[in-house]
Amino acid sequence: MTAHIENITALEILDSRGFPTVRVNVLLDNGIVGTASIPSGASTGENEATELRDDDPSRYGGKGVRQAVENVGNEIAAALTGFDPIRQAQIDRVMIELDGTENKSRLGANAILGVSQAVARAAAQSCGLPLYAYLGGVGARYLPVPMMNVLNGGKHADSSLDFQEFMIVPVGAPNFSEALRYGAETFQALKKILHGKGYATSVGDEGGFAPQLTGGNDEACELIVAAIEKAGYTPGKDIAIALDPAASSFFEGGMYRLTRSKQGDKTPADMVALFKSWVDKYPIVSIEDGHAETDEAGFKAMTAALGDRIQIVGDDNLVTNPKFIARAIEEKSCNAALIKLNQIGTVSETIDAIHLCRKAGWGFVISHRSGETEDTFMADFAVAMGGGQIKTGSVCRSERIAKYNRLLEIEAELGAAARLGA
Ligand code: 2PG
Ligand code: MG
Repeated sequence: MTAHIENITALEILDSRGFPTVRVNVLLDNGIVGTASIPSGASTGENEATELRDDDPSRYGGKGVRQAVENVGNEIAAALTGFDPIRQAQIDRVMIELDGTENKSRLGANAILGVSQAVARAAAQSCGLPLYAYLGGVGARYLPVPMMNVLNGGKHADSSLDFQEFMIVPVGAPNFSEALRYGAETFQALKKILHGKGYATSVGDEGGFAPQLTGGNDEACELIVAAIEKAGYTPGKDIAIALDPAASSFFEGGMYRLTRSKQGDKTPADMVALFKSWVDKYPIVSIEDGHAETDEAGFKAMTAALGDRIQIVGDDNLVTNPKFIARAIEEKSCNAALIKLNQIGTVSETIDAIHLCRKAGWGFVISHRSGETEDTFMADFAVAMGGGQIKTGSVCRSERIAKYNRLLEIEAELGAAARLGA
């Protein structure tokens, strides 16, 4: 049954930080409506596609998105009316050309991605398929391994941690629901340990705890190892650690400034040495953005030193952009990419980025943003892309849990056919 886009509308809604963001509805002529809400980052890469903001200081401190909403309802709707929604790549191409800029700054990546994702949803519903099956086909039965961010620092929390994310990865879990249980139990064990030591158990933007640890970044790793054991698991065997220092956020004048933890200023080579000592000491399997996006030499040194032992993930330096990923493959500056739909701005370009990773034998991690909504598109998208890994925050805060719960639903729907990991 063919269907056609009849109308596209958008609405200014709020994200999990209380900042405005875009929600899009794509209405088909068979009555089906596909909806998508767009997230927003805090530690953004310089080359990300543009999130269009109104810059009107009288509303939301300039963060309103009325212009992006208008662009969806006017220009984009006019250009896409009549299209069959299964023509995803063609629809994305029309929007890229209509925008006409390198970084989607005229219409806004928040407007364009909202439409791109809502079109995919409408098409899936129109075909009578769940989104993961529509986007991934009959082979879509691999659930992603979750990386759960249990301690928040950097731009995501006013804790004592310079590093943004300390995550737990249930590497020994047999399936997705068990992986989530391992993570949730460890999160609760960590809460008890923090409480017992007199530390605050309030949480940051991604639902991880945000304490004022006296022992800084090192103590964070030690507490996580203790929590894994307290929950009854073996560190490294059942549950490992992944980090996202988001190092661009504390890189100044060529030095990494670990001011919050009072660990002083470090050169790029010092950072490699620090991470190496941590990989020797703690069960770390993955480090993302261990160097700043402008420090390509640091990334390369890191990959040369540790790339055969752990996953070196590029986020701010790659921004889900096939152009930057291709260069990093060439330069051997990482061996995996973080994948955020809103860094590049369309579903089909995100799929291109993942193709490139696969071709190079790289890992990939489908990721949320620190400002999220209840939208669960990324959960279906991860399954459609063949599993891999997903990072969507701690086991706390409904905008994070919504993604995990959607993955539980997908796993239940797949039944015995479901598998964990790529
Ligand atoms: C990151 C992300 C998500 P933000 O750095 O990987 O955790 O943070 O959305 O703030 O860029
Ligand atoms: Mg990151």
